[in-house]
Amino acid sequence: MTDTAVPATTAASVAATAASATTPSTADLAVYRGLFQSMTGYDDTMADADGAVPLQTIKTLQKRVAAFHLSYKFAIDELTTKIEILQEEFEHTHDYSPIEHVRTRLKSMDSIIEKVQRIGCPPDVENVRARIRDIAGVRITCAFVADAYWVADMLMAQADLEVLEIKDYIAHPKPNGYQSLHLIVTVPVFLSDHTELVPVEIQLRTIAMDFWASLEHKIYYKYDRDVPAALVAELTEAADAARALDAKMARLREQIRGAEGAPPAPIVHSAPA
Ligand code: 0O2
Repeated sequence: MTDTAVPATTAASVAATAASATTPSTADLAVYRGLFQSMTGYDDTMADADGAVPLQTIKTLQKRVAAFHLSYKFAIDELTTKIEILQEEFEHTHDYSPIEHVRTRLKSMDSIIEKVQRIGCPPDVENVRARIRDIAGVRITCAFVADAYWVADMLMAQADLEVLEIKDYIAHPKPNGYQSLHLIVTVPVFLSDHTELVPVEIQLRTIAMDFWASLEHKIYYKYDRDVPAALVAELTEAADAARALDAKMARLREQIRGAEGAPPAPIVHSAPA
């Protein structure tokens, strides 16, 4: 073995090293292997006679893995710009923006693998791209429920975004109390020689819903998804309290608006009914 080669007898070990720092189970490894091979075009002939993969090959493979995430990152960048424009437009025109915070996330390879297994998706790039549509995620937090719908309407009205799916967990909360408005949209990403339509999941929620969801998420993972019944009941109660707070804030806003006169009208789009 030369100093430009790294020991690796199979694609699986290269895949596992590239995809995760932890030791994967056999099932995880099979998924890692499938996805890694599909992403990079790796096969065992790329290893030399000693079973070592040359450093240059590893660098190329790493680049191909990174390339998989790149179009999702670009889609997040495009969408973030759209949201910033709305935010600035509102702040400039009304000294008020319906958007409080924006957070973005790219699903890690470990989370993709977990979802591939959970939904029974074949571990190849084509199926992962088609079936896992929340690899790119954008979360928009608003002060009021009406604002969350309003921002969703403004985004859905943009001609270059195609809405693939709407899940309204605000109108129809999950049994555990989770509330949020989820949109899956495709965002056109203009690359040097082609345009990709990249799916992005947009989650819109109020500050109260976000507070609840982030706590529930932490508890869910702390208990490894097996949350004690008493805690589940308390979380459901807390979700009711968050809903009541949102309703109260909406009433207060209406009172303030009534006292101030007409609400600021959006420049281009219409406010929710
Ligand atoms: P993360 O870490 O936020 O990315 P699935 O992804 O299979 O669970 P589906 O049908 O693809 O579900 O999408 P769905 O129901 O729209 O929910 C996807 C995302 O919404 C989750 O992503 C969470 O971010 C959020 N979410 C959904 N349900 C809950 C819930 O009960 N509690 C909290 N806190 N968040 C929820 P990820 O990938 O699970 O997590």
